[in-house]
Order: sequence, then structure tokens, then C-alpha cells
Amino acid sequence: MSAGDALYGLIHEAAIAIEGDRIAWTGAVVDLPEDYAAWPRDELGGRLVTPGLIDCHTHLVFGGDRAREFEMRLNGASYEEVARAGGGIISTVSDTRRASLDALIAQALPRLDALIAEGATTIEVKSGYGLDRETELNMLRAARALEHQRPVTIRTSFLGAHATPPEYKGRSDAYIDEVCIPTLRAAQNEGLVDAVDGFCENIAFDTDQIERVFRVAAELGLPVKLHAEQLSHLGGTQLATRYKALSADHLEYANEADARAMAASGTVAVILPGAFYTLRETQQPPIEALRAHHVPMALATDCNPGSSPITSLLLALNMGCTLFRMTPEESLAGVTSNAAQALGLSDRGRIAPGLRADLAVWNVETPAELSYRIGFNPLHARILAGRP
Ligand code: DI6
Ligand code: FE
Repeated sequence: MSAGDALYGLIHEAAIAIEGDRIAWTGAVVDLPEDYAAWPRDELGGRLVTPGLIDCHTHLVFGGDRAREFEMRLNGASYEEVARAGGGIISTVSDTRRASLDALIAQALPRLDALIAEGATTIEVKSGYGLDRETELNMLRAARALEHQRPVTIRTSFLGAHATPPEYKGRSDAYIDEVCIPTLRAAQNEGLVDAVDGFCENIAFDTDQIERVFRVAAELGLPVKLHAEQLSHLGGTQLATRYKALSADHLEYANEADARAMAASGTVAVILPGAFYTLRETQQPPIEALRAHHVPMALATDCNPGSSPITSLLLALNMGCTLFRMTPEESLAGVTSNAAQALGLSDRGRIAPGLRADLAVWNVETPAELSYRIGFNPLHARILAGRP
């Protein structure tokens, strides 16, 4: 076994015993316990097996798209002209408000299928394009429904604090108190929420407004996560760590003190290269500081119609390495064990006895190929809860 293998926990000539939806045993096939010797076998021809991939940050459910805005911008229109033409988050909000529940599900399925085709077995889906009670609830209902339409686990995050809707323009405090928080309570009553998220940014909400939402999340016993330090340093990461957030996400403008606070609070750094790339951002997240403080780093697509219209976790792996110089081992951990931790899921993300038998089988010679190649899908088979 080479040094790189050890970092991956790679076992050559391995066997994985699966009982029901759980991993019963794993190790070198020569060490396979007698109990399992007579079990039926699937020979994988020596292929690489990893945990099923986990996309821990997506806005997969939304109406419409922003291709027109993309074209306007590339033809020289300013953000202001795009906004005046009804572009930006608010254009997705109006498309999402107009969409029925069935339409939201139907529009999300092709994006979900693209992620599943690359070995994803668990996917997080946020609300945040409704910004009114009924549409926020509908988005979360659609997210929950996806789990019954495809062999995949869906985890939801309430993101009512994503933007201030047009009808509350200039009254973001009133929006937080009159719409966002009451809708969070209603969503929780309907069993639609696994975590609570927010967008802490100059163009969204400040730390005081986010904290009002986090206080209610804590009262409801819900974990929190936060879009923090994406476009500036507002102090969102420090707020998130004070609430022991599962994750702080984006982090381009985070600093050493933020990394130290995340290490102390056990908060995962979710790195989102798709938005960095699409927005042509130049400020890189503090990967070295996160490494130095042993902050677990996850990688995700941030699939959304505006800043990251990406439905490829493998591309996110490559971007994490090529744009931010994460190592292939770090990037693979970023979409498996660390992504599971970013969702508060301790039953998956690693191949170990007792964990879910969510696995991906790959036609590659080395794990590094998963982040090295661009636009190539080497998935051979995907196993969800022990079933191919
Ligand atoms: N950060 C982003 O980049 C996206 N949301 C967020 O919190 C933008 C979403 C959009 O443009 O539709
Ligand atoms: Fe996002």
C-alpha cells in the first residue's frame, strides 16, 4: 500500500460484507471471516469502491432558469440592468412562486438524475426561492417528494433567509419577523426541515437578522448551517460557530480566526468552487488555514440557477483541486465523510461496519482519477442501502 493509499484508507483486494442496508464487515478478502464465506458474492473485478457520494449543499428545487440573464451579462449588461430587467434571485423567486408542486418536482428530477448518475446517494436540498409561506413550504415538500421518486436520500434545509422578496423591499427586518420565522415554524410542524440555513451577506441578511432565525432554530431543536463570507467578511462564520453550526459554506472571505473558531465548534467548512468559478471570484477560501486547524472540508455543487448552475459532483471535485489546490484525498473526503458530517449524518460517508451500505463502484485505476478528469463519468455501479 502506498502512502496515498493510506490517506484514502484504501484496501487492495478487499471485500465488503453487506447485511440488509448496513455494512457488516470490510477488509482484505484473505481475512474474510468464515461467517461470510458462503454468502452470495458480487465480483467487482478489482474495481475501486468508495462510499456513495454526498452533495451536502444544493438549491436543486427551483422554477425556471437564468440562461437569459447569463446571455445579457455576456453581452455587456451590468448587474443593475439585469436586475432592472427582473434578473437575479428575484427572477427565480417569481418562476418558483408560479410553479405547482408537481412542476417543481418535475423540473428538479433531471438535475437529481444527473447527480445520481455520478454516484450520489445522499443530497441536501434547500428552500429559499419562495420567500413567502406557501412557496417555501412547497419547495420543501418537493424536496421530500424527490426521495420517493428516486433511490436517493434527500436532506432538507430551510433557507427562508436567502433574500428579501420584492414585496418587502427595504423592510428586511419585517420579512424576517413576519414571513421567514413563522414559515420556519410551519415547515417544522409539517416535518419538512432537517436543518436551518441563511445567507449572511451585504446583499442578503446581517448577523443580527440571521441570529433571530438561529434562535428559533435552536428553540425548535434544529441544527443550523450558514452561507458565510462568500462576497465579504460580515462575521457570519463566527455567528455560525457560536451556534455550533453543522457547517459554514462558501468562506471565500473567511480568515484564520474563523478557521480557529470552526475547529473549536466542530463546524465543517463547505467549499463551493462552482459559485467561485461562475461569479469569476478572485478571493480564494483559506484552505491552508482550514488545513492547519484541522477543520473538516466538504465540497458540494451549490447547484442553483444563478451563481452555480452545476449538476456534477465530479466537476466540483476537479474544481476543488484545480482552483483551490485541495488534494485528491481531501476532495474525495469532501464529498463523502466530511459531507456526511456537514449534514449531521454519522451513519454514512465511510465504508465501515454498522454504516449504511451506500457505495459507488468506479472504472478507475486510482482514486485520484475521480478529481483529475473533467467531464468524464467513470461510475460503474451505485449501491443504495445495500441494493444495486
Ligand atoms: N449565494 C449564492 O451565490 C446563491 N445564493 C447564495 O446564498 C445565489 C443564488 C442565485 O443567484 O439564484
Ligand atoms: Fe448556496
